[in-house]
Amino acid sequence: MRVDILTTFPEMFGAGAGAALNSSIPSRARASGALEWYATNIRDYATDKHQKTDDRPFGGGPGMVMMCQPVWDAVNAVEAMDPRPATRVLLTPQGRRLTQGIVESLAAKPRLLLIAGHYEGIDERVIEALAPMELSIGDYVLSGGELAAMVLIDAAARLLPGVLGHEDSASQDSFSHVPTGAGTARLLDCPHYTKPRDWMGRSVPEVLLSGDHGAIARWRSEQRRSRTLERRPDLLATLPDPDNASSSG
Ligand code: 9WO
Repeated sequence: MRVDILTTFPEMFGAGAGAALNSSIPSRARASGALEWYATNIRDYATDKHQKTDDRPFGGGPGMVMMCQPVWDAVNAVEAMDPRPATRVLLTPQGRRLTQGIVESLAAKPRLLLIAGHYEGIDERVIEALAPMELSIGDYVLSGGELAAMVLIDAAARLLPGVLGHEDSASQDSFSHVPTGAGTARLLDCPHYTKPRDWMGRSVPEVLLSGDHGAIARWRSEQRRSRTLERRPDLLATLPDPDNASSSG
């Protein structure tokens, strides 16, 4: 998969120490060839002599607004760099909330073009003209869309074929599909334990030491259900299966 990020802060995606995507799974995905990403500076497509990408808002008010032309030209130039069709995504608090289901659908695309706005926002007309999928990673305001773009890249990278060492672990995480009496639900993860068996007076649940794989699987499944019910009942709310509320799992 090829991911392009259009930003006025391309250095956030660069090779510098601390760059979020240079650790762990995204960098592994890149090394394996499953993922490539390129950050393009929208400023490179500004036509004005000062390479201006923003201007004052019509109607007044604080801050600056990203101008249509540099964004439009950057999108068209970057899309022309590769013949595969790009799925355009704008990261914005006004977007649809990102879910694991959306991540899965985007991870299956050959190419993503992520637009990270800055300043107070982007001129609405270029958003209308580009018609990107608008996505939000949560109900808070960042200083720009870049960190949200990295969140999306990270979440998609770990779903690419061959990226995770243990092919099972993606499907056993929080938010992966879990079969229920009536279809599938997305449940939270169960708790995890490792050595030592006793730590500061706290022991590991006995069943995990039993060697009884069936009992362990049932315990984990029940933990997922009870934790989801307790912490995120909204995840179960859409399920038709009334037995999801039971603790007899
Ligand atoms: C600023 C602002 C101030 C008061 C009330 C609402 C407000 N919205 C914004 C705003 O959207 N600022 C943006 C900064 C402009 C474009 C990019 N920026 C951004 C993207 N901030 N946060 C995101 C973002 C993206 C995806 N998911 C969560 C947040």
